[in-house]
Amino acid sequence: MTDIDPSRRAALFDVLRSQRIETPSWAYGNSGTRFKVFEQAGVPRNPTEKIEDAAKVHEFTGIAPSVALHIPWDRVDDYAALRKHAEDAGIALGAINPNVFQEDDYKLGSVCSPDAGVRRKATDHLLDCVEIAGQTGSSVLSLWFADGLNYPGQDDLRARQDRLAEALREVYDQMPAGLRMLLEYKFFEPAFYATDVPDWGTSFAHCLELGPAAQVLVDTGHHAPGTNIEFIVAFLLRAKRLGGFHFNSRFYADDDLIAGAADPFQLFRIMSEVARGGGLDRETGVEFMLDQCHNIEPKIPAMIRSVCNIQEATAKALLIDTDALRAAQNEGDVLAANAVVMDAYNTDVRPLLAELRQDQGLDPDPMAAYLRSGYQERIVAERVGGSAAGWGA
Ligand code: PSV
Ligand code: MN
Ligand code: MN
Repeated sequence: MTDIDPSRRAALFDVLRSQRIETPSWAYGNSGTRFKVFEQAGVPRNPTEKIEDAAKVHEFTGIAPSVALHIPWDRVDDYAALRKHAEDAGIALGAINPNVFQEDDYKLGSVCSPDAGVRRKATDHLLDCVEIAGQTGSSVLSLWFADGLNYPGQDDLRARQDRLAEALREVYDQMPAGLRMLLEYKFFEPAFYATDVPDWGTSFAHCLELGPAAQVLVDTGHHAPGTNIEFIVAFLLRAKRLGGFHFNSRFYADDDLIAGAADPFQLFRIMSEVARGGGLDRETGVEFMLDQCHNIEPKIPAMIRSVCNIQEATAKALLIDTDALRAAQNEGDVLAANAVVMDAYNTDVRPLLAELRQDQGLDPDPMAAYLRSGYQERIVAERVGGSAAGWGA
């Protein structure tokens, strides 16, 4: 691989250096399964400590310069001060994720609830989050709704779509220029019979109705097994409605495991479509965010691994010889076309990425550098009584 020609290598490095991967504040706190939240030593006790951990991931990888917040898990009195704290630590505050799923009032849904008072409360929280985004300097409002039904007949499927559209419209109309609404979908859970935003088509349709600042958020763990996620990515990029990703891995459900752990080939195929559709150009605004929970593994190293896995998949995607691929496709040479793609996938890009990091003044091995840094030992000693991320709290 290292025999790649110098001008191609420089272009590749430019793209890789400009990639930005956002880590989620909730991945640094304690988390668990629906059966148990597991406690780890040294986890953050408050939003500022979560930010400090996120800043470490950036320090060692060089490409994770922002952290997403979840409100109210990361609620503070002074968001300007939190923003300053992040900037002093070397990162920015990223997407604001409202939480309209963890209160008794939301048992039958939030913005889709049959109860007008509950809908008002949920919409008001989304509007608060628009305000907060202004104070944190965030340009993304990420919406995920746990709304849905467990039983046929429980509520009117169509009326719920009307209520969803009404709430989204109210929020969209209050958004200042520069703020984007990313609407996430999920095919099941916590409801099992019907989900109000179950798939990319539903999200896409609502976004189209709202306007150009509404885009689809693709969480890689939110699809039925076997779903061709890269097709969704290609389609949405073509339609200019791919807002971004929540990367994670799944074996069975919404597992929230380390990106690239379960299916590195899928991650490569997704990144290939991102590259093909121009999604790596900063102007397209595609957000590369992680949405993971590290229940049994140490959290900061898990985030470093995740960021590096995405970077590796991106590098491999960029190595696809697009001229050779196009020629094979035009000739209808199925085997040659597939071979071009597989050649890129089968390339070991780790030496190349080590060189890239050295060029950036970073340690070529972010994981080893973090483990040597003494940070983990320090937080374990200093932080007593770390808190849950919010899940099961
Ligand atoms: C729940 O499925 C979820 O994992 C969604 O993916 C959200 O993005 C995330 O929680 C944070 O609210
Ligand atoms: Mn998500
Ligand atoms: Mn999820």
